[in-house]
Amino acid sequence: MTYFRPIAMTGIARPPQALALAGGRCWFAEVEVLERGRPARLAPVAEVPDAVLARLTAPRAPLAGLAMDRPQIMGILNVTPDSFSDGGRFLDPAAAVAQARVLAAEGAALLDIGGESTRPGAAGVPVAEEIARTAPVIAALRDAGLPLSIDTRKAGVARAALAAGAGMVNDVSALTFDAGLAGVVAAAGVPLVLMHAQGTPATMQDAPAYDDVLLDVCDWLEHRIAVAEGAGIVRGRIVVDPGIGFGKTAAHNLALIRGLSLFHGLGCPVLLGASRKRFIGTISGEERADRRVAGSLAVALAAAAQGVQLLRVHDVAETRAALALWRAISGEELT
Ligand code: HH2
Repeated sequence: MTYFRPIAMTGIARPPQALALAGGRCWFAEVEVLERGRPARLAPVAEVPDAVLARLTAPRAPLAGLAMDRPQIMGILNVTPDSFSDGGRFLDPAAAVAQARVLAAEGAALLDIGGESTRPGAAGVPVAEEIARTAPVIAALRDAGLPLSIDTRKAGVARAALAAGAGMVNDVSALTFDAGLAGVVAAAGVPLVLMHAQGTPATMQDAPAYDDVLLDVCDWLEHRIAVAEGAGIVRGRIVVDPGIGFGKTAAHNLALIRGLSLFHGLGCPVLLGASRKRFIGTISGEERADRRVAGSLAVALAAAAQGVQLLRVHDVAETRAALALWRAISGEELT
């Protein structure tokens, strides 16, 4: 099988044959042609089959009311005692709601609210406990003026969150954990994030292995999209995510970030969640997760430059500022 990865560009003179990447501000006139076991080569867009080009270029429908022609910031709100970078800080509902309002004021376009840590080695949380953590916070924020996503693998938690006012579901298991989740999402007609993971949080970092991590993750996501579609979830409401840190070594994470634009070929908006993760600490030499903002920004900008539409981050104000500079340098009119 042959894969075509668009070489995303912004800011310089655009050649006449260039095409908009996913209807956004990045464009491409060349692709990297990838085949298993063969060296990559560059080719002009004229070599790309029409069906692949159609998926790479089609404008993405707005998601939960948000335009998908630019990178949008998804602020992270972990209502947990044990999340890897902010565990315990927002377990109290009042503290969680206050933090949500801070993230919204700082420039988050949407919020991702989770009640179960999925950090490596994390233990599962019972459904009732996860609902008790998340639903009241969502209910308190339903009029906050920005879409709310529930970060859960479980149908019961998603159902309660949607009833409380959430408008999107983020499933780090991509519908592999709870057979009931697809039906809940399909019935509600809300967007769904399908994230790649190898293994479960309890064991995923033991010995992750791939044939070719970029192509393996892409194939896997294509399969999960088909499963979601089969369950009645329309492709236009599906978001794909390579799952940084979920069953991946630092080298795997880097290969996925380097190759991110490949995922536009799946025809869905792309989400990246790299904020404060361990590989950023390893490479930047910062042991403390809450001090990994500089490395996190470097990754966010690399993702924006490859046309990623959703950036899931802890440090919203800093990401907003970095993106504003990136857009200005790319030549976007200042407003
Ligand atoms: N990462 C985490 C949780 N949910 N969802 C998506 N779609 N993509 C991700 O990369 C992702 C995610 C882990 O980060 P965090 O929520 O900060 O930590 P914890 O799982 O410890 O609560």
